[in-house]
Amino acid sequence: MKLLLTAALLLGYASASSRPDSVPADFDCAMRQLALDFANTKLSALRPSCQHPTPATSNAVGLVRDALEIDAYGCSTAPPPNLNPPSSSSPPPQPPLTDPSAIYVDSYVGSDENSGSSTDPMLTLTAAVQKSRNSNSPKTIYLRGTFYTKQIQLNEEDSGLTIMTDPEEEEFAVLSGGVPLTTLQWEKNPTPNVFSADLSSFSFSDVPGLHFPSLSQRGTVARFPNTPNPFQMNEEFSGDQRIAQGVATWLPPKPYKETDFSYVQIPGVRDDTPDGWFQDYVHGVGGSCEVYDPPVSYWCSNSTQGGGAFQFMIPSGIILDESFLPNLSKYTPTSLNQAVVNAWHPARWENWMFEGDFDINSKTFTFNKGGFQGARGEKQGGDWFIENVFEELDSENEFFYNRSSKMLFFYVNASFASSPDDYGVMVVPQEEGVFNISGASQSNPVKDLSIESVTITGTRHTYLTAPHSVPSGGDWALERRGAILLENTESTSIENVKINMVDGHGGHISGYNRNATFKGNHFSWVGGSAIVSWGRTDGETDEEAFSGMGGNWPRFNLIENNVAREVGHFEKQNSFYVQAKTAQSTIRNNLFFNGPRAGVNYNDGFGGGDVLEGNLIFNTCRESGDHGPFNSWDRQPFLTPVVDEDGSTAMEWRTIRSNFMIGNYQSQETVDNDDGSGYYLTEDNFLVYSSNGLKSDFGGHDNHHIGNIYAYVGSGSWGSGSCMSDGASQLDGHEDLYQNNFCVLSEGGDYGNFDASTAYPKMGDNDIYVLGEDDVGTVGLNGVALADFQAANPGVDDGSTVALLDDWGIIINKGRALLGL
Ligand SMILES: *[C@@H]1O[C@H](CO)[C@@H](O)[C@H](O)[C@H]1NC(C)=O
Ligand SMILES: *[C@@H]1O[C@H](CO)[C@@H](O)[C@H](O)[C@H]1NC(C)=O
Ligand SMILES: *[C@@H]1O[C@H](CO)[C@@H](O)[C@H](O)[C@H]1NC(C)=O
Ligand SMILES: *[C@@H]1O[C@H](CO)[C@@H](O)[C@H](O)[C@H]1NC(C)=O
Ligand SMILES: *[C@@H]1O[C@H](CO)[C@@H](O)[C@H](O)[C@H]1NC(C)=O
Ligand SMILES: CC(=O)N[C@H]1CO[C@H](CO)[C@@H](O)[C@@H]1O
Repeated sequence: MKLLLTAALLLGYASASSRPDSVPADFDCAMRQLALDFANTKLSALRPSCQHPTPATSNAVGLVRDALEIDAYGCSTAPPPNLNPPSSSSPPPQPPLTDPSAIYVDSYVGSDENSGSSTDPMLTLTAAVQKSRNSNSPKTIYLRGTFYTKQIQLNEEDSGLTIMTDPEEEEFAVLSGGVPLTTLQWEKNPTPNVFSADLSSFSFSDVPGLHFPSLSQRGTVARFPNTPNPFQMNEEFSGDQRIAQGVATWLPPKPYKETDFSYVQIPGVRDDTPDGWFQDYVHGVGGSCEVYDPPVSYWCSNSTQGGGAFQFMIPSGIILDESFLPNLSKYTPTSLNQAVVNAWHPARWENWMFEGDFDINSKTFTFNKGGFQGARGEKQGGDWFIENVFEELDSENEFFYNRSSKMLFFYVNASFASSPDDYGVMVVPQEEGVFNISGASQSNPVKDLSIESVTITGTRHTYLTAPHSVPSGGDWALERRGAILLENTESTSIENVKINMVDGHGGHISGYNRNATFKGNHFSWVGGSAIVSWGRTDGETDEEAFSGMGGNWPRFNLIENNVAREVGHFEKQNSFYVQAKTAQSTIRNNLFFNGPRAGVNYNDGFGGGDVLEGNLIFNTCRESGDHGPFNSWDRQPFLTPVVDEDGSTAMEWRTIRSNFMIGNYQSQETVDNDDGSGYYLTEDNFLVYSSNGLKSDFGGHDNHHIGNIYAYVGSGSWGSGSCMSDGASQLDGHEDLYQNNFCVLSEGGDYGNFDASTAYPKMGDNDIYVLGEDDVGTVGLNGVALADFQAANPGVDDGSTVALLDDWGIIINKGRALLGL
């Protein structure tokens, strides 16, 4: 297994694209059409139950078609359909007449002195919320217009409240956490295309981003190398400009002594992983983990295990040189006062942002903050760029804000703008969130609150400013922030909301939550993840960190019918949905596409009982690899009441069912069950491309794949793989299972690999198809042709067959039937 991974690391990333070279173009086209049909069935079911007539996802069919590249690949002779078709055969719900009990808020004509009736609306949502708290009538607030607002705090007093756009309005009301730069006086600078403006009349102290809402674009912080992509987001692995990993000298990690760390180890609480993998609860406190708040992580313990495991460390600085930083001679001693070095982890497992101190004589930039945006460490950075440097302001749409002089500099795109005014009103994202919905406590939560049919935008990035910590034993580090933050809530729902151009996370379900619902929302251009769900255990740095018995975590999340796309713009270790210390969630019928890393991530095995079903997930791992549309880890056991209300470290089985996943770009697997993952039932999915089918490694177990279709396994950028890639040794009673699957192998070789040193994984009745006539007689298990293997090992893989695929149409037909299309 290790050999396989090392080889893949060297080979990986080379030829990745949205369509593997080796697959028949006609199959690829038919598969994309099928994905579009699948998306259509999900969208037509997507009738928001709320009262507003406009679905947040109304243009999604065209977006899915575009992301599937049906026209770009010439897959359709039919002209692209109307991109805004009526979204459903059922008539849209009728807006109600004016609601006399509602409080109306209007950003254009309102006043907080007004009564709040439809004809006498209030001006601010904050004042309307206050008014609704003091009234006994049913609580509804109707919004009209565009609101630039401070974060809106809602609490248990707002239980039962609904906030939504006035149903009589066509357009959603906009709630922005940004500050519009109205009445700016731009001056032309001597440098061509550069303009500057004095922002000292604004109360903010930084310009962490710059949005151009009328162009639906973001500006780029002045950087080197420049990015050709105004969104600073890659569609291809190498599409962004970066300085190669090897050319700079990275300063080594700070030395730590063992006494700088303390460890918590609760031994032997789990007995289901073979070879002693992940049996103990462990974490370390202090030392290199001081970058986190709280300073604790599995990766700071003295006994980390799994792929590439060692104690967390990060480089402490970088020595700059003109050979790779051509403008360095223009830098002054203060040039890098606001600079950020943005570096990938060398294996692209996360990206780090660092601030630092610059010594111009030694050209050394010593990091003093950052490196906490992921949980995995290294001695040096990977490929990187430097940003927020005035001397690098030399490219279209770049900006630089000097915090001490309060001057904003902007480089216009002269092909369409003669001055920055041509960009429309620019907005500076300022607030970390638009809604903070937080009850007083677990026993005094917010209940039945609902946000519907609004647009949320303009929140700032929090990748350097907010404390990060490591949520559990996966590879992630996160900040408890989001455009919509929920904590201590019950039955709170976010429905039919557009979450667009938010620079941090979209939704964040943090700590105690029951039955939080995100339904029919449309997330796009998100700096972090679309939705994060992250619970709390009963302690943080002590032994109580092992226990979830206090119930302070999300349970019964319902994430349904959402569209999430273009996520992880800034922090790359981000997904459409990630959960840690969360159990029994349902992620159903969503359309997820265009992301830098895994599509959906389960960071641990806390409690379990989650269902991932009916989703379309594709174009993931566009900027990274070693994952795919789905990824999981389970390196830390936790005590929870899910399986046994008196407490158990066992986990309820998780189900991954009836999904359509395309493992294109750098996907290693479509369903990547990584280190220690167990109790996964993956059934009846249509899984296309990538290098392997089932994956189980580093203590993986109880991983069951049944009734799936895998199309062209081994076609991925990680090289030829197998239908069942099982590097984990098997423990009696906890074997992996591969049964009744239909798998098309791109290349000959093994259809299954496994470690048979202790026990065999369970197998049988698999229909394996190969592309070469010669492969029929040779493809098998662990290097032995299937017929020979079956003869020598009766009962191990009975009923499985290898045959020649003479028509790829059978894959499409089977897929159509499996997905009920
Ligand atoms: C880690 O440290 C703890 C506490 O000092 C100790 O009990 C444990 O044996 C150590 N584990 C390893 C694997 O060294
Ligand atoms: C900000 O402007 C001042 C005055 O022009 C200059 O001395 C300083 O170097 C600038 N800071 C940065 C970080 O560029
Ligand atoms: C500059 O404007 C032109 C014309 O609108 C456009 O084609 C180009 O992509 C823009 N460049 C950037 C970096 O946005
Ligand atoms: C959200 O609100 C709660 C309750 O007022 C507060 O404790 C918490 O710090 C807030 N979180 C953020 C990120 O603003
Ligand atoms: C929360 O969800 C669970 C599981 O679906 C369900 O049994 C329970 O009734 C729900 N509770 C509420 C208050 O909706
Ligand atoms: C602002 C500035 O001088 N930028 C220069 C940085 O280096 C590149 C590569 O030599 C030049 O093209 C830029 O003009």
